[in-house]
Amino acid sequence: MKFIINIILLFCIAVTVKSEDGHELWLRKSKPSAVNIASKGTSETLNIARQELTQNWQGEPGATITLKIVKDKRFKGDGFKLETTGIQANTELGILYGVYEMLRRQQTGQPVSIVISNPSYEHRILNHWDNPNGTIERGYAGYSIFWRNGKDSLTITEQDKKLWTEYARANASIGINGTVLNNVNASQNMITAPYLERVKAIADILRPYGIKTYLAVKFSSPSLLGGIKTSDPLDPEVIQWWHGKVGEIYSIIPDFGGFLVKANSEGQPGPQDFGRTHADGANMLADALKQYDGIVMWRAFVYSPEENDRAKQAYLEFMRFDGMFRENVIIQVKNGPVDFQPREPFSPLFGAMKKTSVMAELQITQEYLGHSIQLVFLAPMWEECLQSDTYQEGPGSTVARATDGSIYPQKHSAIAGVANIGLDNNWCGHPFAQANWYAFGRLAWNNKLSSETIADEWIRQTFLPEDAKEKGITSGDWQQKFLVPVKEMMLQTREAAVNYSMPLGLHHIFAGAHHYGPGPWEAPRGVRPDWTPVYYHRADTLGIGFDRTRKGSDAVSQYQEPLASQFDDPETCPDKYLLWFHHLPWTYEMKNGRILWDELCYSYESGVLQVREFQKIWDQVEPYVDKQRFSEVQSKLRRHYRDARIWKDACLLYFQQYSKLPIPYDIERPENDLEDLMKIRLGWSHHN
Ligand code: GCV
Repeated sequence: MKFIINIILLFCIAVTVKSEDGHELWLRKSKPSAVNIASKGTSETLNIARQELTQNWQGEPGATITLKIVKDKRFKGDGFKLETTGIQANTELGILYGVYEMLRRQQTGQPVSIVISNPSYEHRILNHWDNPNGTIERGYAGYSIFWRNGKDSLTITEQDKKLWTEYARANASIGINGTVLNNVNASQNMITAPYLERVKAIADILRPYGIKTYLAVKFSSPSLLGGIKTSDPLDPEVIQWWHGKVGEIYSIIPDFGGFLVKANSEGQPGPQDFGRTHADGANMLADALKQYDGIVMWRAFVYSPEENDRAKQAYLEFMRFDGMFRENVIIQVKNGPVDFQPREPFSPLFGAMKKTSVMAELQITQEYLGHSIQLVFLAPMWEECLQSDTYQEGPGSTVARATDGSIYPQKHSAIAGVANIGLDNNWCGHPFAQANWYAFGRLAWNNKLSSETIADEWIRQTFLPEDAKEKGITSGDWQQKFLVPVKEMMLQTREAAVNYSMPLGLHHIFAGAHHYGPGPWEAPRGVRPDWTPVYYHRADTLGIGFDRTRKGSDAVSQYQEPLASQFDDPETCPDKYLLWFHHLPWTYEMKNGRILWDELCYSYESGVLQVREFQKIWDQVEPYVDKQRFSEVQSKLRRHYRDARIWKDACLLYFQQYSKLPIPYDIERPENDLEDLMKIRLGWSHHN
């Protein structure tokens, strides 16, 4: 009887959870209680702060909240102090951030206790890889929210303004304070008058929310736009051209943030085209921006096909310029030394560049982690990187501390995330991909937050039904039946993705440039070797993995001791990086006693089984989720599972040709033929 009642109850809950399309993100509306606000002054930012409080107050009805701008040395930048009765900050923005923190605590059921909250990084920036025609490089959530194709592409509509306001609000609510509006593979047109007018319109909308606008620039712009014969950074005419251009930009957007530059990388022009260095190029732009307090974020993502190991190249190129960059230059370094792979050790540049401002670039868009098809929560990956110890100034010199100003007196501290935002109704393509945008912002504000805390906050704000109590979902029930299992699932998803795609330190073994499905066999004639999977896994009859030991490419030596020695020896190298640093025989004995081949097989299998579990978890939470989001995630998980199996089959069958060993018999047998998988090139048709 009890069972039947439970079923009926669950059914009633399920049919009453209101359908949602995810557009409101983690800022879903709920009926507010009355609140009195005591605050002096009016400004757009303060008005937003007051409006947020009145429209979203979930605290004691009729409470009075005091917002006060003070002068307090304990607050850093836009940091703030939260008290039960109000918020204090040195800046208006600090007040706004305090308001969002207060509301978040109410929504997530945390007490509003006295706390001072300071941002870990001064600049917390999204990088949009959006092109002027509205397409997005590595974007999986529709077209750009900033740019579009066609005759009226630069006309600013009411719909544009509405969307940009929603975007600004979402970012401000998690502390993001900057955005680069266009692709690092930049079009020179972006800094021409018609585009700058649109940038101005965007900046006007983002400004009250504390978000500065930045642009990615093409290094050869002086030639392409100015008709100058060269774009040599030491050429006086070129220098003058950039000064003029920067002056023009600031006359239109007085609080413009600065430039992001991808130079001499993957075919982009740069100072080396003129026999100059990265320091020459970055400094020239920095000089032009200096009088306006603008910054240059100069990317260290450089590699060329000539060198023997791509993983070493950024370090080799940039270390020699440490201390030679202007104060308003920040070197932007991807978290891993190769690219944004599912797992990489941290880039050895972190902590090693001691006299230069260095910022981490993380990738929120899931280029290498399943696009918007697979459910992968990225906070654990970023936490792993930020908490990695570089040992550069002794134990505890984590990547987080080496970049946030705790260790080095760098002029600027910053962090960037490549956005996963597009015109899709739910902004990010996959309902759970919103959690990655959220996580980036929260970590940029506080780089010590755990993935678990972030997941917990996000789930509560994104999924707790507004009318939970009225509809019979007691909070304890919801927590136990929804929050706990979904959080547990999210926290496992990144490790699962590593397991079914590139376990044990394997990396970059995708089929083709779409970076979705497996292609360990790929080595097309004419393609540069470092763009092919065989370059990275190096499987042969003797074994598998990239030898980066002292006897190999010696990439290990770019790490500080004790890491260099630890990575150099397979006995002490963590299993998760084993094939990143070592080429080992198929029968190499792992720490757990298995041979390498078997361990590889079990890893792939465990990844697939994990996704199977995710499906079960999700199906069980059906009564607690609205129909639309439930079905969407359910259907995506089905595809996720199918594709995880394809990864396993493709990699095991391909590598087995070299290992010549059986797949352990307690593992599910492959169900696809290698020849078929090689023909399908999973993901190719969808994304290329
Ligand atoms: C914007 C990888 C991606 C490219 C990207 C590049 C970069 O190679 O595949 O799409 O280009 O990184 O970060 O510059």
